[in-house]
Amino acid sequence: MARETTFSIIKPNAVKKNVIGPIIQLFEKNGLQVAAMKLSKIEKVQCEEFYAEHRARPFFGELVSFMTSGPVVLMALAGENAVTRNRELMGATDPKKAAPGTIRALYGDSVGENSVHGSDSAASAERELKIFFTAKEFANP
Ligand code: 3AN
Repeated sequence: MARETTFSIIKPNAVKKNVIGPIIQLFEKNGLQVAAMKLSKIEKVQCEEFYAEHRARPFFGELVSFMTSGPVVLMALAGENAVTRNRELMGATDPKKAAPGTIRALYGDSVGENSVHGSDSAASAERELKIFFTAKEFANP
């Protein structure tokens, strides 16, 4: 197994529900360490760049509007197999289909408002982290 860094967002619906703590605790209990973190509202142009691969999808406008509707927590998570481990902890995109105990099953409201984002590959993580973080914002333990 390789040590990796992945990118995670706690989405506006989860921040509103006041469950930042329990979500981060799930990461920490399962071998992921916060390596960079900020609470911030995403700019529309930054959000459109982040979700560029979904630009042609019918839900793109709704997705960008939701993701810029309130503060989010932006995080780099480091650990063994961090990309896959994070995806397992998140559960399926649709909270109704997410396995019990996963973050989306616990805190997701709908396919769009599904409480967390997690990179789907190491390459995606690298691209996404660069949109939201500079090198000096990373902890260097
Ligand atoms: P995942 O985040 O599980 O990798 P993707 O890449 O299929 O899922 O979708 C990216 C984001 O777009 C999802 N996190 C979800 O919030 C949103 N999304 C996907 N499908 C829909 C949909 N049918 N309606 C609204 N939002 C959607």
